[in-house]
Amino acid sequence: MDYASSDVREAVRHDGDLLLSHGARGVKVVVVGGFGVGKTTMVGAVSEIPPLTTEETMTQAGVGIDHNPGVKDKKTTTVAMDFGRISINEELILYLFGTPGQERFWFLWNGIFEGALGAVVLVDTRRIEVSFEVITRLEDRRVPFVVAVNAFPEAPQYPLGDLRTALALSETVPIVTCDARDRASCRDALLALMGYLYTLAAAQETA
Ligand SMILES: Nc1nc2c(ncn2[C@@H]2O[C@H](COP(=O)(O)OP(=O)(O)OP(=O)(O)O)[C@@H](O)[C@H]2O)c(=O)[nH]1
Ligand SMILES: [Mg+2]
Repeated sequence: MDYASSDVREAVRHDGDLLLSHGARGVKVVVVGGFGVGKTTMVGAVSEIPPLTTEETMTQAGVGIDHNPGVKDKKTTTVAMDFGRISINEELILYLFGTPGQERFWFLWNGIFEGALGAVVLVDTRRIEVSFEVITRLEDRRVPFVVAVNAFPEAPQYPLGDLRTALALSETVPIVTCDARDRASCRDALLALMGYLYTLAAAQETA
C-alpha cells in the first residue's frame, strides 16, 4: 500500500490550519520507536481520553532476551500496544497507536500499522542505535514518518543535521524535538506529521 495516497488527500486538507473539507474524520497514527524511548508516555500525555495501555512488569525472565541497556530503571514494558485519541480541531481526530518497543513483540506491527497514514518515530539520543531498525522497517513499509527526539534531560543534544546523518534520513523527513511527558509538545510533533503528510499528498497531486 502506498501510504502517501489519496487517503491522505482525503484526510488532510491544508487551509492554514489543517482544516478538512467536510465532517469530522479520524486518522490513524502510530507512535513507534525502540525500547524505552517514551512511546507509552507520549500517547498517555497527549491523549484526551484515558489511554489504553498494555504494560507488564519486566522480570528477571527477560534478562538476556530483552534489549535494555541504558534503561535499567524501567519497571514495565508495553506488550501489545498503547491507544489514545486527540482532536486536532473539530474536524480532525487522531487515533494514536503506540507500538511495543521490545523486538520480540514486533510481529504485532502488522496489525498496528494496518490503515495508518503515518508515524512519529521517537528517538532517545542516548541510544540512537535502537532507532535504526525501526526506521528501516518504516521505509520498507513505505510509511511516512517524522522523527521526534524525546529530550530526556540527561541526553546529549546533537545538531539536527548530525542526527539526520546518523539516522541516514533523507532531507525531506522532518525532525522535531519534544518532551514525551508534555501534551503541547507531543501535539506539536503530531502536527509536524500532519503537515508532512499534507506536503507528500500535495506533491503527489501535482506529479
Ligand atoms: N525524564 C524523562 N523521562 C521520560 C520521558 N519520556 C519517558 N520518560 C520515562 O522513561 C521511561 C520509559 O517510558 P515509556 O513511555 O514506558 O517508554 P516506551 O517507549 O513506551 O517503552 P516500551 O514500551 O517498553 O518500549 C518511563 O519511566 C518514563 O517515565 C521524558 O521525556 N523525560
Ligand atoms: Mg511502551
